[in-house]
Amino acid sequence: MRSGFVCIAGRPNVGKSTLLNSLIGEKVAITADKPQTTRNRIRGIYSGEGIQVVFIDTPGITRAKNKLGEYMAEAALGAFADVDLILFITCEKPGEKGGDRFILDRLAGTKIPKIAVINKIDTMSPDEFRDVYEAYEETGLFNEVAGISALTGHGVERLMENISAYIGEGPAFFPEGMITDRPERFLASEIIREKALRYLGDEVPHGVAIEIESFEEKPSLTRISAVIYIEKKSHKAIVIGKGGRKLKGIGKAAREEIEDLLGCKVYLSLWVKVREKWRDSDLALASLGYGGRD
Ligand SMILES: Nc1nc2c(ncn2[C@@H]2O[C@H](COP(=O)(O)OP(=O)(O)OP(=O)(O)O)[C@@H](O)[C@H]2O)c(=O)[nH]1
Ligand SMILES: [Mg+2]
Repeated sequence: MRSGFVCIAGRPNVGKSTLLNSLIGEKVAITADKPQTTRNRIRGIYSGEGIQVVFIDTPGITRAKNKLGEYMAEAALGAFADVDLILFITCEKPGEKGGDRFILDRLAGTKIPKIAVINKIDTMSPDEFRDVYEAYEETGLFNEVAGISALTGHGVERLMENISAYIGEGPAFFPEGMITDRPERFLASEIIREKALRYLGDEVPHGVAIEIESFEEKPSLTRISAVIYIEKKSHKAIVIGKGGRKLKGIGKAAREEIEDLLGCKVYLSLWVKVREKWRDSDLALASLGYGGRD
């Protein structure tokens, strides 16, 4: 048996969580076309013939603007320790974005094997891809460079084969069939946050947090009550929408996906509450699941 840990890191919005889901073959992490979607370390477990790989999806690395940002940066950078391999996900040439340079410096300081994974190649011309590919080879920082589209799945199977080569002997850490160590309650709150991110414009998302107030499982029905926290009073009307339409849309989309996850009917009630500056309050962060060690 072989087993190991692989960290997925990079700037926000480059497709780390999409890649995690593609590698596992199921949705473990939420994704959105907005930076800083992932806020915690999310472990996704790949079990194959004689091999188990635990992938750790991390928040996009960027300059922290508040305590939530500090927690996210620690969740990401701290995940480099004790892994067998780091996948650095990118969509551009090295150093094209300041944030990349910061991460590359950190990567240069570790001896852990690394693969530079160029994602979103479905949006690049062959020439563009070759330029980016060669630029990463030239850094001399990476054991290999790969090109994939996490969205279409192009190149992901081959990447998995390449990853396996870095995994040594070890026991299975999780039972077969388990795809994440996060509990259903956490997954449900993330699904609600994903729907909120997708339904809301750019002004609100960063200040959104979800708290599951109750989660009652009965054989045929699960009752979930959750609060969508926002930072500003003025955002409340935006989240609720005209005649409550936006909130209803978020609730319906979330409920359907949670029903798929749990395999039973779900009754979901959503409330919108204002909690000013929660992203800078240790107490609020801890109660919303962004405190302590991951
Ligand atoms: N065209 C294209 N879009 C992609 C690809 N992979 C991811 N995306 C899109 O890029 C956006 C960001 O994807 P995520 O997986 O949430 O990115 P992330 O790196 O996890 O982002 P953070 O959690 O915010 O750091 C989403 O809209 C994805 O659908 C890809 O291969 N091609
Ligand atoms: Mg993510």
